[in-house]
Amino acid sequence: MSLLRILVLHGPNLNLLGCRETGIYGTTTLADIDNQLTVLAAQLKCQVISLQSNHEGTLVDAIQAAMGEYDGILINAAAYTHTSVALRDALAAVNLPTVEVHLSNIYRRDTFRHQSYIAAIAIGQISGFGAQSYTLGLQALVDHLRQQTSC
Ligand code: CA2
Repeated sequence: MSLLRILVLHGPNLNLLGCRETGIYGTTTLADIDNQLTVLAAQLKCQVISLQSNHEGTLVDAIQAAMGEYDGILINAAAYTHTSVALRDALAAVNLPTVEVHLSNIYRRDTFRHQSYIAAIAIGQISGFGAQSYTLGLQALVDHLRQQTSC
């Protein structure tokens, strides 16, 4: 089984997790989430590299640089989910299997959060399970990649 490489991208303000708005986003920090992903990645025999940025262009650069370096992308684009054609275009351009995740259930929140520019170019979306959305997303992405390469 080859060692899959997964790029994990966290969008704006997610660096504040665990210290602000804990009623919505919980007390788990971004470092906790990255640690959980690293533990799961070891079990799944894959490698995860995480990047958080508050800057759209930095995220676009990271997506472009993923071409040829990574097998798939796990992304919580945070507010850019609902606004960024640039992120969607970058993800479509690199054409790497992508899973979109959200801590909160975006469909139970403000109407402007119901639209995702990323959903249509992703394999799928997991929303509403807190930090577990990321581990469910990683599992789903790795399963998808292994199914793709098994025939
Ligand atoms: O539920 C999610 O994961 C979101 O992607 C989080 C975004 C929000 O804009 C999306 O609609 C749904 C917001 C991330 C901001 O995270 C914070 C964490 C702590 C304190 C303040 C913001």
